[in-house]
Amino acid sequence: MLYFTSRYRQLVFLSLVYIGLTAFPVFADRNHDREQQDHRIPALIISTDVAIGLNDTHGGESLNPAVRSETNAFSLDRDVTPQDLDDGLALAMALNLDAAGLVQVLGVVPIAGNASLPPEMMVARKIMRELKGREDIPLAPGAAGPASQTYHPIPKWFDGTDVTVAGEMGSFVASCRNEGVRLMESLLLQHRGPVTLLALGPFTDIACLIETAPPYVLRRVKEVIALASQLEGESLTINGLVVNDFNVRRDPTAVALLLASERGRQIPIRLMVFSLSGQTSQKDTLIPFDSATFKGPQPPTPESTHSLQWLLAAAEPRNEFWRAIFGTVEGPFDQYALVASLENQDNSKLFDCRDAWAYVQQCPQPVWSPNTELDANGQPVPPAYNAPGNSCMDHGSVGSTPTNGSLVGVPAQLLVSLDQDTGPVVRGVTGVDGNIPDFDASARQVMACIDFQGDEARQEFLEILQTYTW
Ligand SMILES: [Ca+2]
Repeated sequence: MLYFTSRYRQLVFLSLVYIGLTAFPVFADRNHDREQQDHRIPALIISTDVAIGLNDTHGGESLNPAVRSETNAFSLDRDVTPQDLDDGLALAMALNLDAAGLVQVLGVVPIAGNASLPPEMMVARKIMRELKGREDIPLAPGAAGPASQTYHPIPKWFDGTDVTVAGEMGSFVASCRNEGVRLMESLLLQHRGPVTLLALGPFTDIACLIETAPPYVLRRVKEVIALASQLEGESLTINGLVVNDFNVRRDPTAVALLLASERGRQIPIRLMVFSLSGQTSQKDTLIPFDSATFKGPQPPTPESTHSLQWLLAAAEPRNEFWRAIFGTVEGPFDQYALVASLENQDNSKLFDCRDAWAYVQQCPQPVWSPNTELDANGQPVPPAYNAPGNSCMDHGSVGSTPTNGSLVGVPAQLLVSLDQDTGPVVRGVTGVDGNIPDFDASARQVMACIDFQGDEARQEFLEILQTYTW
């Protein structure tokens, strides 16, 4: 046993007092600095169906029994194709912006969408951990499938009543919390400033966060910025060929849940509309991801060269796939949402963003719906999704406008009205296939970015992409 002399105890005591007095202001300063930084630099949590370099089915597609062609022929879920590159480019760009001190990437949550979730996790790991060496940024898997099945009859109890999807007692809140959603919640709690949620894939995890996190956590959310939506009456075409709004198509129920959420009413939503984001995929205004357009930082480093070369090689099969359908390679999409989150850019000079009202328009039910009228031979009358005069833009246009057939996979659309719209948040026949619940809510007020502010702004957007995409 040791006994300290009283003199020694006095010295220790005085030293501790001295250390305490000097250290405390240091800690206080550090806390203050961190708090300042947390407020100064935009902080992002990225929800992404990152799939660059993958050959896979669309994530969750196997939850559908089959996809119907325009002639109602079955197409089974066995089409393995090169999946989208744009999330991969957005993720690499976000990490480069983080390294440059222009954003803070707090965490990344992959979600089934372009591809299935397990391989998407591998892509995120490849980009974050290997290409960018960011072991420090948390990564966790989000939703493996949509909020509810689409193109299925609604699940029912034995007594014939519906299994409710929405609300505190509904099946979504009961089932949606996963490791990714819990990560988002803890990051919001830890961070000392406002946080932007980037929705680069289906809305499932963000809708779950908003429906389940405590209100004091949700107050940290500055904004949701999503790559989705089309203007009312706007046809989605790329080089004259009709396409679909993929993030909405993958989980229309989650879109409706987010727009209708009472808990999320105070959270601003900014939509990057196809009238803007589709521009740089059209042949005359294309921004192709190729080595002639994207050269990486100058002078290059071994790391930047490795990263850019990998992204270019991984994008190649997808670009060829796209070219075979649309005649050109695909332009950027998800990067619009990322650029919109930058505060060193004056977004009002870059994008034309306006007050708008968003709602979900359900499309005609699929041919196997019990509500679909059949003729004496059991054939649907009329063909369901492409019935003439139906409520979904581009559906029903087969024969006059070429499509790539993907509209058969579209149960609903996310529409944006630039005029005040007090109609319901979900329109069309609710409660049948697609399982989109009916809500006692009207169209959600949002900010809709619908165009560039001009040619100079378009050029500036290109330069931002060229500087940070590698
Ligand atoms: Ca995406």
